[in-house]
Amino acid sequence: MGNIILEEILEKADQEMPIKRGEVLKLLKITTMEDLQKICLTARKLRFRYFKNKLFLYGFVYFSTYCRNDCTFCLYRKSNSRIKRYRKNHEEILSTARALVDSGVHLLDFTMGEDPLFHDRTQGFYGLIQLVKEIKRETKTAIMISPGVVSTEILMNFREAGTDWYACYQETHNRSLYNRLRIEQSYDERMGQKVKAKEMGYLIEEGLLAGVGDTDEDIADSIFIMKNMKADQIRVMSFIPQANTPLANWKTNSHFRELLIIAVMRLVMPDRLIPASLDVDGINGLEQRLNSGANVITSIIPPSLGFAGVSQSTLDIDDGNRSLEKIIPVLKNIQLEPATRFEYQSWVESRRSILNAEGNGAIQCG
Ligand code: SAM
Ligand code: MD0
Ligand code: SF4
Repeated sequence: MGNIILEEILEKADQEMPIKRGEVLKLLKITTMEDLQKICLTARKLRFRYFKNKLFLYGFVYFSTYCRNDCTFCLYRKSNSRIKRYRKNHEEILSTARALVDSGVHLLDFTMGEDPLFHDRTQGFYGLIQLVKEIKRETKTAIMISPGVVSTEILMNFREAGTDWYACYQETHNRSLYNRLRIEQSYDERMGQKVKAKEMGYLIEEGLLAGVGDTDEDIADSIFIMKNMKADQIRVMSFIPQANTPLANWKTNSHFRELLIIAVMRLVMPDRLIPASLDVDGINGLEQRLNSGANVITSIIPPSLGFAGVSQSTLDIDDGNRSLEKIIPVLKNIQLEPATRFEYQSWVESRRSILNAEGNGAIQCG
């Protein structure tokens, strides 16, 4: 892209004037490190305006790897009979949650495959709802659930138990690509439950998978859909091919595109939370994601307790490289630091007040 056009778009972003779809598309088409760095510089400037040099830290508790779905990109799809699965019990979940809180995370993300033992039984979620209540009472930590698609009633029960966030990623807002990724799962139902969750007072996270057949146009559409649905946290992760799955031999490129999408999301939605996930390139990929404008570190996992990641099931876990002890020096190197728990809670509260003042309603589209 011509330098003048790039500078003009970045100047607009800096002024927080609305960026148009065509401009986002132009940004997504850049190919050089030099242009990426220019975009990232503005992304960091905007991050600083809203969050100073403070980062939020999310502990990840992937407590069941059983799943009734068959997503083509996922290691844990039901047809993959070659993996060893686990389902942690109440005590194991509590102790890993406590270890994460003690280590200093600001939020606990309870994640599962769509485990039939929970999803297909009337009282399946009862124990987990109690656990959320218990851990919330004990630690006062913010809670996110990532259970897949659940009924409105279950969402309501989790909300009453003190859950703050519902994470459920569409991966793409191109329906035909969606149908190739999330086999036999309703696009509208997945989208609809996020909208309902928002109406119940949840903060919601929406997410994209990049490098899995998505075009620049798809990504641009997604960015505006995420903006319209008022997603409070927005993520992108590069697709990592998984052995024994339909996309095992999918040809992937470098993760340049993920960094670019993080930066563009920051330009379009400067006040939102954007994760740098340790689940893609581990601790080695952290600095570049933060330099692109991310402000949350996710997929922090304590070592030696037998918990897995999603897209990188084992990377950096047992050697402790996903623990805060190892992560904090990386932040300090680039003049960033962890927020306090109070600062995280204040962000959550102020986001809720903004949403309440706006009427909270997400606009469903896409
Ligand atoms: N089972 C629930 C669901 O699918 O909503 C919760 C798990 S969800 C947090 C797993 C997410 O990890 C997916 O939505 C996808 O964005 C990401 N993911 C899974 N497999 C991946 C892969 N191979 N490469 C990159 N990201 C992946
Ligand atoms: C992550 N592995 O943050 C986790 C996961 C689910 N809410 C999050 C994808 O990267
Ligand atoms: Fe199951 Fe979630 Fe993996 Fe899909 S992404 S197969 S729903 S664990």
